[in-house]
Amino acid sequence: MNDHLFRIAGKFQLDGKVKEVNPLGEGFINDTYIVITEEGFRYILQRKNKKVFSPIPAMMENIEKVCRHIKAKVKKTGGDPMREAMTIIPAHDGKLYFLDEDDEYWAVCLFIEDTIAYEAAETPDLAYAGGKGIGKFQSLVADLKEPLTDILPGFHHIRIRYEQWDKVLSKDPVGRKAKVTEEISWIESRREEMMNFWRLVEEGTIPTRVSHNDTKINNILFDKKGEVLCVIDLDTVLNSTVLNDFGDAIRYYTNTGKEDDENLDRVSMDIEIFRAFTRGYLKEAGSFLTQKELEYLAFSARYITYEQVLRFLMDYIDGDNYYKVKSEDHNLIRTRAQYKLLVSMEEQYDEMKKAISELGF
Ligand code: GN1
Ligand code: MG
Repeated sequence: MNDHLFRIAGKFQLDGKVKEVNPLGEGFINDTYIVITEEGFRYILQRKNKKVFSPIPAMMENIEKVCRHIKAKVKKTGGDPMREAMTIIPAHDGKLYFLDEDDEYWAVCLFIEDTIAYEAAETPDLAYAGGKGIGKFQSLVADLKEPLTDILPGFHHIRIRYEQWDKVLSKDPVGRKAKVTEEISWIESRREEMMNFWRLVEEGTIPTRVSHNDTKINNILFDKKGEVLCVIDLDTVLNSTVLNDFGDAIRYYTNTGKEDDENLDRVSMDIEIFRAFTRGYLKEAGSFLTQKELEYLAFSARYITYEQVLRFLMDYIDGDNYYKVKSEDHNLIRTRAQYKLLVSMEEQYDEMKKAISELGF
């Protein structure tokens, strides 16, 4: 495998000869490695998951457009475009990816040195900085005029998720459905309120904009002063409601437990972290959000967390085809932990709304 990875890394326009290739992180979708050259330069190498993102060349074009746009703006305001935006390293033939003999797609970007990536928002200060970072990212890409290809149709689109869900449930391909009747009822009992929200997006009452769609804290690089330097993992940039970015970040930042915590007592929504993230987010995004977006800001956290419960449970019933799993029940454990978080958000919903109005929105 390592020989193969060396060979793949050698297909890209790196500075220097490849010295080391090591696995990095625990992404659920792509395989990620860090490449070090003899000269000491570091790069991120990824095998992109073509079952999830399709077509990969269009995804890489999307990423390149977003990076180019951010770099130009950072330059104008006197920032460092090599540190405040991702830099895609093309293959020797100039393409933004390399297709190997097994028909797998690979891509490389520059590793940004002297940054910190967190796995959890341990303090309100960090959540505040993260909120500012996501708001700033959205405002940087708000005026991107070039169209993006929808390489993930139906990604945070609950109508399409229900179509997938209904299909998987009627097939029950590995016979797991009978084991999870209670969990299925969690999804069914909230169908209407989720569709009511999504209809506002479909009708255009809630606008769509360029959004990130995967705003976990580890998709952000912080500098040593604790400020957001660069938002990474741009595979999912697309036109959708920016509420999904806020909601997904709240799902991740405010969780007092882990996404796949087996001890449900540890899982809940931390309202202090919610307040801090939201304060940071609205500092940057408050000026461009519409009244309707603001009205549904708190609800978006419930929407995305609910969708995540559905996606984990659907993958469990489907026989674990989408997410990488560490055990047979991993997707079920994730389902239960995310559901506990959802209930905690529902219980604190009034508090969440109050926190937003106290910020003056
Ligand atoms: C996936 O690969 P990663 O960890 O960045 C997923 C997100 C989920 C997340 C669950 C393209 O993201 O949507 O929220 O796992 N990405 C895709 O933690 O499906
Ligand atoms: Mg990701």
